[in-house]
Amino acid sequence: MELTSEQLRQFDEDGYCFFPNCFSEEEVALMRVEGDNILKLDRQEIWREKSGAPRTAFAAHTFNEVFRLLAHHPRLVNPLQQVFGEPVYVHQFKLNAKAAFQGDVWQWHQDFGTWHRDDGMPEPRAMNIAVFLDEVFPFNGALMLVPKSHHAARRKRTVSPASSRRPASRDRS
Ligand SMILES: O=C(O)CCC(=O)C(=O)O
Repeated sequence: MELTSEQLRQFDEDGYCFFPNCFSEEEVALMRVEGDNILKLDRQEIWREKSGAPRTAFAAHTFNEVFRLLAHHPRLVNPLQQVFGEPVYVHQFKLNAKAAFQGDVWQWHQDFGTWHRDDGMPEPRAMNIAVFLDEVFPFNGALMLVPKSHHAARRKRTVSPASSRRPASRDRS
């Protein structure tokens, strides 16, 4: 897959692009089954809410074949390499569960701030890819983006006590 000049322009202007039907229903169904299985595992990569409900599974691309293939998929990697003009690597891979009724909030944040502070990422030269495994509605934990905020400066962490990454019970801020 290659981005058109219109998609590149829109990405530069707004900071994001949408690709409906990037994966088939069959592919998404497989990821959903594998994702549900991963969230039931008792592993250190699976972080839980205070209630015990899953919040995030980190690094599934390192221990699950379906998500390993997803992380390397040309439909995702090719447009990234087109934008950056060089080979790319995975900095973070996560499955955000957003458990119905038991899931805690995800506060507004800039991802680069966390990656810079916690992981030592030197510059905001990174891209997020979100693959939605469920239909997204305003009532089931939709991801909200701030158009054009990719041109804004890095903001101080102002939200407290929960960070974006951790459930409130594990927050370090
Ligand atoms: O899915 C969300 O609402 C936020 C995801 C996010 O920003 C993250 O995982 O860092």
